[in-house]
Amino acid sequence: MAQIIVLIVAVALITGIVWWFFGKHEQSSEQAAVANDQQTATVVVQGGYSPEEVVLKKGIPATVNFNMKDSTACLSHVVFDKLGVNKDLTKQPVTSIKIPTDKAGEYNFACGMDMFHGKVVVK
Ligand SMILES: [Cu+2]
Repeated sequence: MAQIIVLIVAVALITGIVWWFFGKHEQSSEQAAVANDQQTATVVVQGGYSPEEVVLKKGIPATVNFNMKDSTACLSHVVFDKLGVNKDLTKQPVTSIKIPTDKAGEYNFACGMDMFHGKVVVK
């Protein structure tokens, strides 16, 4: 009997580990709101980025607002490597970053230490 329990526990653990590493984890994604030929999206910074992915329409001027709600040093800066942007989010509650939408593409962003990641998709 004890052996069966050990076996069941072992199988459950292995299933859990496999799911963790290979399972498709849902990523939060949000389409920017368009108004008056401008589009804006808000990313809440609190223990990570929410949503992690922002989708923008190509050709409409875009602003992504980072709403800072985290007090850890880790997330204090947001870095868009491709755009050469490195902003301190702690100076004001909301930091607006303009994203070029003239062509389709992806712009990854991360915290200053490259631990938390998100991305902006233009399509
Ligand atoms: Cu960090």
